[in-house]
Amino acid sequence: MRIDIVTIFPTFFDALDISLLGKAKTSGLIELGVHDLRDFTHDRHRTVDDTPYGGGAGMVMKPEPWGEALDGLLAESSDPLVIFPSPAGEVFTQATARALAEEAHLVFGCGRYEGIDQRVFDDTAERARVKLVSMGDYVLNGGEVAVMAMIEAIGRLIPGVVGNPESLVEESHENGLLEYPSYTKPAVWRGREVPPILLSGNHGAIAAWRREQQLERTRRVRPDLLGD
Ligand code: 6GU
Repeated sequence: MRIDIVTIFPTFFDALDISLLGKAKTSGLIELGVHDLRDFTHDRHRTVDDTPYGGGAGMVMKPEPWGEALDGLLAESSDPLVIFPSPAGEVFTQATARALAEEAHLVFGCGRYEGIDQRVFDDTAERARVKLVSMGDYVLNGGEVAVMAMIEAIGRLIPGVVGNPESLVEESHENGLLEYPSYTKPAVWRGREVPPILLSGNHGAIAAWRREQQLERTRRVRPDLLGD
């Protein structure tokens, strides 16, 4: 998969060199390009924002640098998907991550300030598929942290990125439930015992116990996932 990111804070994404995602980059499973929006400005101050038409607080990102940056990236593949992180977008879920992991080329446009001039979305949508995606009902200062989270969720679903594919299917949200509690050695720690069923060797009983734990946890913490 190819991933391009346009941002005014390229160093935010240095962290993608770490851990599993870093390995996926090194091995070529993920090809990452991080692009500084200011490289597409032409004034001495490398200006990317201006005051909003109609008034109001804050600044809006100017369309011209975005247009130039995206023109170049969209020309590099046949059917890229452009994602703008935005609290006004559709909420990102595990289903979103699964769908995006099937794409060949993702382009992320990280907005800052009060947002990007609306014409950037409208113009891009004439030439590519465009999605606005939100991380949830709270406000971040910009899209960078949201894109880091999305890339981690998507990246680990690309075949080969996570060593043992079975570890993917037992996670929270993969089957619509929260994950069951996990234990390792020692069998007693600070007087707390590991649930005896897990030491029983009875795989059917263990699977049933884990399922019950998932249901109990989900009912208690996230009844919305059960449609309650
Ligand atoms: Cl994707 N961006 C920003 N700026 N704020 C958010 C968000 C995204 N998701 C939730 N809050």
